Amino acid sequence: MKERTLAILKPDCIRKNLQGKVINHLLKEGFNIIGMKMVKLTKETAGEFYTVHKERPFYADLVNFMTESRVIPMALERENAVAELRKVIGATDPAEAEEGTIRKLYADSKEQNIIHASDSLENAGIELNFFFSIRELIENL
Ligand code: FUP
Repeated sequence: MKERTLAILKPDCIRKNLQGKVINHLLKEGFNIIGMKMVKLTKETAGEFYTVHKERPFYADLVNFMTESRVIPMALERENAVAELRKVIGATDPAEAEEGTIRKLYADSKEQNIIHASDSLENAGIELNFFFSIRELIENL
């Protein structure tokens, strides 16, 4: 079934000028980009986005990192998009990621790992709505 999921190109992706390479990788893997924008997150917004990690020791660093520069949220569509995107990006820690995955290819560490991807269909819906208005997504149906 066709699904939608959210990806975010993180500040390290932008700092290293890897936006084009990562977007190309996603297109080659059959993802259709149905929404894309560039935003500079505030500490408040980044903190809210990662609220599930609020109690984790890395939370403050994660929020600082995500607000270091602009990020690129993207709404992606394809068959089985949620699971397929998780496969294509690889494990959180690039050292543990499979060969050929985006994080294995481009990420330096588990703290700065190039790209975010929603981890379930339910979270994909929540995270898409976090960055894109209903109208932006519906007009792209
Ligand atoms: P993932 O879904 O693969 O992005 O991983 P998590 O949801 O577990 O973590 C979200 C983000 O928190 C990671 F992308 C980076 C950060 N993180 C750390 O900085 N240290 C950790 O040990 C785990 C995650």
